[in-house]
Amino acid sequence: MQVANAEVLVANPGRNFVTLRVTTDDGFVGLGDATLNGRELAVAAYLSEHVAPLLMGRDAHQVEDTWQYLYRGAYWRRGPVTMAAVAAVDTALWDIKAKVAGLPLYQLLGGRSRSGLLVYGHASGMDLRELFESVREHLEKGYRAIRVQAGVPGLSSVYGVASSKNASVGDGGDARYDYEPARRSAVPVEERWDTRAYLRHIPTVFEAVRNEFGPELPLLHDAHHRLTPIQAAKLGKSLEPYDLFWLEDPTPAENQAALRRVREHTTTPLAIGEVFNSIWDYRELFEEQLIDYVRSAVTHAGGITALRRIFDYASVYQIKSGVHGPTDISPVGLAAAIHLGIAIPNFGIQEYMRHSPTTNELFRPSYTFADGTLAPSEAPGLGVDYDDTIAQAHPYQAAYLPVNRLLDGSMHDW
Ligand code: EZ4
Ligand code: CO
Repeated sequence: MQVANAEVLVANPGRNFVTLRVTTDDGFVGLGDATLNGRELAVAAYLSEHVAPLLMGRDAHQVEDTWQYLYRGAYWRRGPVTMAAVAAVDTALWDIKAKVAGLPLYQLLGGRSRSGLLVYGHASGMDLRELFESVREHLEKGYRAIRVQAGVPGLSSVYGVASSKNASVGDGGDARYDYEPARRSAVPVEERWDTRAYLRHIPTVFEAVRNEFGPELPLLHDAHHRLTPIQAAKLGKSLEPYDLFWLEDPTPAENQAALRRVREHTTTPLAIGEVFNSIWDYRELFEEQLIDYVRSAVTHAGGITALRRIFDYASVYQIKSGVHGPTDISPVGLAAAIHLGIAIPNFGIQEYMRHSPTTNELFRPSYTFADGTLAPSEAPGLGVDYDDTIAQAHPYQAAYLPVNRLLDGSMHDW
């Protein structure tokens, strides 16, 4: 069974997605997600110019060898562009293999280890009233774990927080759940940031949320890499009374050793890795047990083959999965995460922001969300399709994530 075609598909059903479609000589079709938010066309070119030609005529069953060929065979390895491209090939080949077997992909990964994946959704508000309303809407939709992001007094906007003033998505989506599209633009929006104001305010938000919603609801928070180690330690410590499920990306974690400082001061669990792209990025974090959850997604960490290896390595240190699942990971990438998450022994939680209706029409995912959990369908493969007609009606549009400056204008970590 040889690869006969590898097409790079770029579409914008409300936001940009890059998808690889691999077709074999006997007509099997596999999909892989290669979406890198704000740098989409770099991955599309890497795939179409440098990877697709190498796939022609390869044995589509050789998933591992193809991964090694693209990773070790390339002199320039790793990096988000390369690893998103490798991920798309790997995912598409797993999709094909499962379709050939006539089985849902998770069966090839060892079968079901649980009935569904506990997910968390994104509640946010510029003030407590908006935030509580958003938490309530999530509870009504069945969510059983919730990420809480809040406006900070003195800052006009905060990344990750939907507000009434940026609540137009224009896609039939719901801005309260997909806060970020309103902030995307052809040049990056510039946001202002004040770490001291943030550190003062966030513990008061969690105190209020606990008082309103009680002690049981798992609550999460994302600091988006903005703190120094000692600031992160202070935040973790000040949030301990509110029993967080995790504090995410407290520091820019390319400095893995910095997490020692955070860890020695706080018992708040830590989740890191959505911007990592290799198992090597985790070595110190795992071996010194500096984190509790792995944030890597199939899409950004080199595919199912690579992420599974990361999870096995994590399991040695009692570290669990907490896969990144924002709307910039396509339904193909999310489906891959669901198949992997249902099979692995050390599943922790899955992030789930619902995709817009147009995105779901384009990809027609068959996974289901009920009672706060996601589950794969029994369709062979990933259980996702790609509708070219809808894709053609929604062409690529340049869009960037915002950038972040301190009040004096200095560029700050993301
Ligand atoms: O900022 O996916 O935990 N989730 C996040 C996301 C990321 C975006 C970047 O593309 O931090 O909202
Ligand atoms: Co994050």
